[in-house]
Formats: sequence, structure tokens, C-alpha cells
Amino acid sequence: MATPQPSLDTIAAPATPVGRSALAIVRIDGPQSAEILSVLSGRSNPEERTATLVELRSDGDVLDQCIAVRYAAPHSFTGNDLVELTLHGGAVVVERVLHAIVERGARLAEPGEFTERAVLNGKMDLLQAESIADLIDARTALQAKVSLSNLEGALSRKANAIRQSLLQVIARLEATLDFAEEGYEFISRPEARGAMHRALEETRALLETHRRGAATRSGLSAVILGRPNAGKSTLLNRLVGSDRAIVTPIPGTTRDIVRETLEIGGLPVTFADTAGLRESEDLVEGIGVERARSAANAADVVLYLIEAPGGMTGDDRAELERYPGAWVVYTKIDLAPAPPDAFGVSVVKDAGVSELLARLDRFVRDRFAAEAGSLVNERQRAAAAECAEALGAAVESLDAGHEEQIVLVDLYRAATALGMLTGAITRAEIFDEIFTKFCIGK
Ligand SMILES: Nc1nc2c(ncn2[C@@H]2O[C@H](COP(=O)(O)OP(=O)(O)O)[C@@H](O)[C@H]2O)c(=O)[nH]1
Ligand SMILES: [Mg+2]
Repeated sequence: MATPQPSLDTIAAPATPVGRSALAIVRIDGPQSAEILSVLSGRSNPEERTATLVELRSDGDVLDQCIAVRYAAPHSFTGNDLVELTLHGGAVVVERVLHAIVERGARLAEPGEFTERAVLNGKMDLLQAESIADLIDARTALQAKVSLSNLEGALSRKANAIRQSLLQVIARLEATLDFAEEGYEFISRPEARGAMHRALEETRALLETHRRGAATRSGLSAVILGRPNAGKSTLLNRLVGSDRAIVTPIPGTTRDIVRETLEIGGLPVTFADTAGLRESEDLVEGIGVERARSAANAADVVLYLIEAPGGMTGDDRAELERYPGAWVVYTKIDLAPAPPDAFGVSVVKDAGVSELLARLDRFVRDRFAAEAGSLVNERQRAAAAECAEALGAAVESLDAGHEEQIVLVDLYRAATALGMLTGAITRAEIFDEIFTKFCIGK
């Protein structure tokens, strides 16, 4: 582990949302943290890692009575000396305490700065740091579960294992090059190829986890399509359990997209109710139809509604050709039955709706629910894709009978991409990109 830099400054921030609450936590990190605590509390510092009741004073004024916990480097979240104050909640208390801390030499922390320090001190890698932000932002239990598995290191272990195997091949190919004159061979070409190919397969498997990981992180979109009056708005209202969209017997009522989010299969699924698909003279309705089509193109699920009494028309067939994966749902089956083998619902009679939800639940779980150790964002995907591309090129060079040096260029590129993924290789711009998205105080 890196030793904390002596020149490090001391930072402070509230770690809980500022506002009316029972308790509020303020953190101080850096070399002066313990000294600031002892000045404000007017006493020698409490035992390490021991909750201690102290009174904080500034210029003779009592600021608050709080519980202070002092952590000494390297045994803290950041790896530096760190103090956590559990104050009474309330904006004024937090504000006054922070002010006193800053007056004694600390500065206010930037978003994510505590976690960034933890990464720089080798307390966690970049993937784990990102999963903290994900955990904080989790909207469903499944999102929290995947974030926790990555925080615990599930994704880092997969990426490190691949990187280690590549570094071994690199080392042995380099050694072979160094001793080429003497005729030593530290790894045969078939052996190197085998190892590279395995690493490529593992990297591809990692990339495969991205669809699930990304869906778990950002949720899915479902679009409800169909001709005017098919019952789209009625179904949306029933799914979300409120009169969200306006329902009338007049075709063309819905013009703009109405969106509502439900939790299905552990993920947030945002349903979009759209304008009915028809050629319209009306400018606003025409724009609505365009929006409906483009939302459907980007959707994870398209529900295509058809009135059972009218049945499928030529227009429906033409629309359905644009969305090959669409689920056809016949509506208003209280008025006429759906065709045999077709799926039907009646909101009026409350028939088929829970079956529709159950099917969606299965679909989301089968296709999108992430397992532990999934790539969850674009940065991670791009790094894994770069690695796979470089490994593919390395295998090709080897097969084409190119020299070791040429193969090594791509192998280094692959190993570097994995190093960027976990943060073993650090770049300032990646850090900025990741940590500025954090909350203050984390
Ligand atoms: N009988 C019956 N009528 C329905 C059902 N669902 C919707 N409707 C009626 O069909 C008309 C059009 O519904 P709406 O949801 O606005 O259709 P949209 O244009 O596709 O959004 C309204 O008068 C609804 O009350 C149903 O399950 N059974
Ligand atoms: Mg509508």
C-alpha cells in the first residue's frame, strides 16, 4: 500500500444530506484531522476507533455535543488519518462545525475526494470505487446487490485474473526474445497462443456481462405502441396504478410520450405510452407518431397493442415489421376474444394484466438481471472491448507467423486496457471523470 503523502492537505465535508435529521456525519481526512479534533474538543484525542462523547467548542461557544471516532492511518476508509463526527442533525449545527474545522486549516472536500484518496492509497481499486457510487444511487434491491458484489471485488478479481495471465505470457515472450541467440525458449508459440486465446474468451465473457450490468444500472425501457384507441393509455394507467395518461374514446388523444417507471424483475422499467400510430394531418399528432417510432427503436421491449374486436389490420402488419421483437397484445378481450394462441388483456375485466406483468418479470430476469461481477458502465465496457480487440490482433499476428515483438505490442495494449479498467494504471482524466460524479463527503 502506498504511504500517505506528507504534503497531503486536510479535507472536510458532511457525509450525510444537509437538512433536518436526527444525526449528521461530518468527516475530516488528512494529517491535521486529529489535531483539529483535539483543538475543537479541548481535550487529548480519544482512543483510535473508539466512539467517544466530546463537546465541540469554537471561540468559547459550544457548537455541539457529538460522538467522535478517530482512525489512524492506514486503518481508515481513505488510508489517511481520519475523523468522523456524528453530530446532531440540522443545517445550522453542520454549517457551524464545518466552518470551525475550515478555520483550523482544513478545506472543503470536492465530490468523491474521500473515495479518490482511498483509491490513491490502494485501499480499493477503481472498480470498487465506482461501485460505491452505484450503491449510493441504487434504486432497486438488485442494483444494490450487484454494486455490493463489485465493491467486494467480484469484477476486480475477474479483470485481475485475465491481466495476470497476460502479464505472464508477456514476461515469458520477452525472456524468449532476450535469450533468442542462445536458443532458449521460455514459451512455445502454441503455448502462448493457447494462453492468449483463453484470455480472449474470458474477456469476451466479461464483455457479455455488460448488457446485463448496464441494464441493472440504468434500468430498461418498454414502449407501448399501437393504432389510436388500441387501449395503450388505459394499459399504462393500469400498470402504474394511477390515471397517469388521459383516456378518451377519441382517437388521437395521446400526443406526447407519457413515461412512468415500475420495478419489474428487480430492475426499474420505464413504460412509455405513445401517440397512436396513424397517418395524421395534424402536425402535433404527426410529431407524436415520429417520437413513438423512435422511442420504440431504442426500447428494450415493445408492446404492440391491437384491439381484439377489430383484429390485426394491414397497418398493424406494416408497423410490426419495423419491430420484429415486439410482443403482440390483444386488448379489450371483454368485447371479443383474442385470436387463438395470441395473448390478450382486458383492463375493464382485469384479465391478463397480471399474466403480462409475470411475463415481463421473467423476460427481465432471464435477459437483463445482472450477476455478480458484471461490467456496469460505458467506461468499463470500452476498456474490456479495447482489451478484446488487442488480444484478437495479437492472436492474428501469431497465426500469421509474425515476430514476437509485433505480438507483444498488442499484448501490452491488452494488458494496459485491463489495467485502466481496474485502476492499476491510473490516468488523471479517468479519475476526474469518475469522482466528480460522486456525492460530497464520499
Ligand atoms: N371494453 C374495453 N374498453 C377499453 C379497454 N381498454 C381501453 N378501453 C377503451 O378504449 C378507448 C381508448 O382507450 P385509450 O387507452 O385512450 O387508447 P389509446 O388511444 O391506445 O391510448 C377508451 O374509451 C377506453 O375506455 C378494455 O379493456 N375494454
Ligand atoms: Mg392514448
